[in-house]
Amino acid sequence: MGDGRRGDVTDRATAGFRQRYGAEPAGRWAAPGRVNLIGEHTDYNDGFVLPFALPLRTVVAAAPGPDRRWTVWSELDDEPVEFGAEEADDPGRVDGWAAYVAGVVWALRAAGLDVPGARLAIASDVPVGSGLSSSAAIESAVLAALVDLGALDLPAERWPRLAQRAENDYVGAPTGIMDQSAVIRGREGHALFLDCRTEEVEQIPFDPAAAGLAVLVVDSRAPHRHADGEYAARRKSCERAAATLGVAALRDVPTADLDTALARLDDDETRRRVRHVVTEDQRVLDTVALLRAGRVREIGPLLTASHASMRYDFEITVPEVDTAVEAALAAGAHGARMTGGGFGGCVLALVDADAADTVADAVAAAYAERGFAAPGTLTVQPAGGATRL
Ligand code: GAF
Repeated sequence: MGDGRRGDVTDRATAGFRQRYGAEPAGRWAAPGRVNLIGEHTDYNDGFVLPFALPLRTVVAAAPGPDRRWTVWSELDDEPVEFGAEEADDPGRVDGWAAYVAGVVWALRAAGLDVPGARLAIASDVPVGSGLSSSAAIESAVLAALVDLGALDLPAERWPRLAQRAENDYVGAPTGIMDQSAVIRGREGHALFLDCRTEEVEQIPFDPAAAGLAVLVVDSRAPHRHADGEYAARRKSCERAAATLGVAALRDVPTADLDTALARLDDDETRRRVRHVVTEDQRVLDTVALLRAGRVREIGPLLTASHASMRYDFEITVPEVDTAVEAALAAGAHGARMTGGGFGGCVLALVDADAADTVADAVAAAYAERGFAAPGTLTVQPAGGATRL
């Protein structure tokens, strides 16, 4: 996986800072990417999710700069981007990757905080556009840096909402709270069971290696097709359905009442969207129950059922992703599903640790047979969330 950049990510951010600004950074802050074990498109329906933070990280090297000015260099670009309070206060004025940085400045200022001017250099091992939350990783690492540099009074429980606001209101992507929560609150050896309505969290021990298992992540390398528009359309359709059913959000439809609720909807597409969300919430709860009981291997069928629901009911998968899931299952994976927003992105498969290479090879062979670009593969363990290094 990854994009072939060489060297340690912290060293790259530090070297970038020195080269751009001719000085030492005051510190380095890191935030990881994430995968979602289960619970897709449930977050903005006030439901449940179970993501975990990845060992792949984005690192920001930073130091205080001139008042109300921010200069950001990223290894994605040759030239740094510079903006002041005027651009930061005007959502959309800064675009491209730098919008995630300006969005954080905006969200902090909108919360009434006195954000320090800063110089930042960003390096990342989280592949961009693979559905592993590279955007939440940038937002969260920058947020951690600015909070520290300005000694801002912002308790960690508020960080995910602020980072989400950067993405929703400055960048303009109508995403939920899952990614920022995973990236900020993730803990090594645990999956994060999050109630997206109350933001209550339970750290669920999740150590596949201890159970002789591995989580194999496959980057489908499928180009994101219409991801933004389709994501927004799914969200709208869920909100409309909730209004028709007279509930605040689809989370309020109990699984036991699903059939009655579906009978009250008059088009088949909306029925399928609702069925995905309601059954997916239940699958998260069932997965959590199995993990609490230490029955890790048994979550496999829930993962696979989640994929079928995304494929046929929510209709957010693409052929590359479906091929990866089918090939992984045929090669002996206990369960497999697409992870993330959809229309491309990554698949995760729960496999016996000693079968990870066989399953990865089987996916690559199925790709070659269909003429798809070779997938990337990586086995991962849950890692820690955003932190100062
Ligand atoms: C994307 C979004 F950013 C999340 O909020 C979530 O909705 C996810 O898609 C789907 O579960 O990652």
